[in-house]
Amino acid sequence: MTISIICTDRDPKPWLIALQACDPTLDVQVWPNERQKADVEFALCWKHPKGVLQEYPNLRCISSMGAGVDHFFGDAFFPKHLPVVRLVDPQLTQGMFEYICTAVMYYFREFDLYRIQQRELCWQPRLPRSMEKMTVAMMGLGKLGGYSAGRLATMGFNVIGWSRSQKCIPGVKAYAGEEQLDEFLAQAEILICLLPLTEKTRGALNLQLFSKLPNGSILINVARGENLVEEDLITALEEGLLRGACLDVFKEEPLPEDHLFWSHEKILLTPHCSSVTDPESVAPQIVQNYRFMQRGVELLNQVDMSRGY
Ligand code: NDP
Ligand code: OXD
Repeated sequence: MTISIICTDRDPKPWLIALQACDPTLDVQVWPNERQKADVEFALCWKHPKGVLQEYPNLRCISSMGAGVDHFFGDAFFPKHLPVVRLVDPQLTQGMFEYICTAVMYYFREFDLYRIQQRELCWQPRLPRSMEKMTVAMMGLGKLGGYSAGRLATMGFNVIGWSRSQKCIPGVKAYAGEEQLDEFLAQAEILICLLPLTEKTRGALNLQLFSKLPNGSILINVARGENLVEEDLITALEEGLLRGACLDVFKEEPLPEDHLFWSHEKILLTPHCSSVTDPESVAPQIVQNYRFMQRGVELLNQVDMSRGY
């Protein structure tokens, strides 16, 4: 029985090595060169070519190679009857917090404004605000957002969060559902998006939403590029609704060379690296899920594909 690594846009080799190191008895192969497609029971996927999963008649479980599962959408031939699992990993969670913390501190201490002053040879100290007076707002209070929100609160920021269902995170004032969204947004001086990409959250970061934020807020998007309406961000920055944006994810990745974001002075961008999955760190949970699947035991981190995350 075989685990197949089916990915584009990611090097399968470190995953193969990590899985084999974790359990040398495993038969792990790499798409498209598996010896027998019929032997494959477990598929570990990232941006699989559409339709390819149909080639495995005995597939029993599909695992994402990341936290997100949106890369499974849009495949009309996706085997909807099979369980889908994703990765939840302390290292990934910590890495995301480190990135968010860096970005929040950058804007909190106004390094973006000092960069402009430096270019203009302007020696003008700005009075720092206190952390508890700065409201940092987290959209999405799941594994990643919930953890980062809690850590930011421990650092001293006034942290609020928004999710679908009500959450209870020490130090974080939690809002839930569409009815509480406007109240949440009205306080968000630094808005961080860690929502999964679903039909409900696609394009959620748009001009209408930006106009509900306090004037001159900051956007940090570490979720997915499609959560953001790119033209609306440009308008919001140009009209001063937003002071700046830090973006790690984009509609098209790598970001095309002629994209406006590259040279926009109010945009700080990074190449989808806010948190990177380490195959060694996640191999044990993949192997565990493979074993659970074989034993018919409840899987770890199973995704509700009907709700999209
Ligand atoms: P989770 O599934 O654990 O959390 C998702 C959160 O979003 C939950 O709190 C959920 O609410 C909330 N949510 C979902 N839909 C809605 C909605 N319609 N309205 C309000 N809240 C909603 O996901 P993770 O925290 O593990 O990951 C979040 C995303 O981060 C991933 O899907 C991925 O796209 C992105 N990511 C980006 C990385 C990068 O390198 N840039 C790395 C890893 C992940 P509730 O709790 O009520 O269900
Ligand atoms: C993920 C990602 O979803 O890397 O894990 O974006």
